[in-house]
Amino acid sequence: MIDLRSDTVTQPTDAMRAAMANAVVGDDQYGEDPSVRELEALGARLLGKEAAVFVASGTMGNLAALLAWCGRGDEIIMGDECHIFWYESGGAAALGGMPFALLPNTRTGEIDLDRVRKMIRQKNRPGYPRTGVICIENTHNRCGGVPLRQEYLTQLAALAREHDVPVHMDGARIFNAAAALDLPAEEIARNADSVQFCLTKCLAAPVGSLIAGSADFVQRARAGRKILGGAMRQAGVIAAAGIVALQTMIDRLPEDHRRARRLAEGLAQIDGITIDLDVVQSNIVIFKVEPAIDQAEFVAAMKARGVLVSNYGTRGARMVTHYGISDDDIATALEVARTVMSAPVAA
Ligand code: TLP
Repeated sequence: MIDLRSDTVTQPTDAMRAAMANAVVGDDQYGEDPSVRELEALGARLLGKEAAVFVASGTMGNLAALLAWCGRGDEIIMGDECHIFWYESGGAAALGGMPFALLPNTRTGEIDLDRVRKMIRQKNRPGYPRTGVICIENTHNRCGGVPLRQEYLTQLAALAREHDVPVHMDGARIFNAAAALDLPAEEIARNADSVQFCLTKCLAAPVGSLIAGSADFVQRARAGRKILGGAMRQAGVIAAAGIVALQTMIDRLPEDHRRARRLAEGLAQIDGITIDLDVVQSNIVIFKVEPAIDQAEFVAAMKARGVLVSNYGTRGARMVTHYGISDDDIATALEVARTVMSAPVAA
């Protein structure tokens, strides 16, 4: 099977497995796990932040960060295509009592700044909730893995500062954004007060995310992690793989991006497929097969021929390149897509 459903399907490398077997560990809730501490320090340094905390998943990282910024009833401004809204079980509302203030995402994953300005609540106005935080996603998954423009981030940060509202970046794939823009991750993180990033996507670690920010923020995020049942003990066993991920898997990301681009350009040439090639700048390729063929039928037909693709609902179908995907796999996936599209069952 050629598994293009997600970069979350990556297997840990041999170096990660060896590091896990040999990890020096301690009780992390006493602050005594040397591997966790090393991972947190490395993550904070790479993002140019004061501190970081290790969490079990991207979802937990986003929620712990939101709990750190908001009290019950505080509103979260976010784009209507963001992961936090779509795929995190409404955790911020369910567990934090925080309402979502949704604004439309543009095709490049941005939220119009004038609309953000108008959505930020006037302070101390009876009946108005408090605006707790503005969330952005970089790269933007449902917007085709597009990295947010740096000028946009700088303007958003200035607007947020002006209103004294923090910015949280769901940077699950921040290193893909950095590779796509050819910038250090630190530059991208500069415009956010907190950043969640995943070790488990293109970086191929088996478990975990980090949340980075000021020391004060991280202390509050640790409290949020504990509330969520995510404070661990000898977590160095998994942190050890995360260290290897950060040390060895970042530099190879342009390879995944090159393959995604090839895939996207190949798909664009197949009759019945439509794709916005401008947004394909990282490892995610989202495209439409309808109305030529029913989307679910397309996904099933690809699977029957050995290529796994995600059905991304209203966005289209999604293929994601990663460490487990070779040039030959891309060629095969394109060949199979061509075959499936050549005998379509109309949608
Ligand atoms: N995304 C997964 C699915 O949940 C959709 C994927 O296959 O892409 N933020 C972003 C932008 C993400 O894409 C994801 C995972 C997360 C957060 C959550 O990370 P985990 O799965 O570790 O909770």
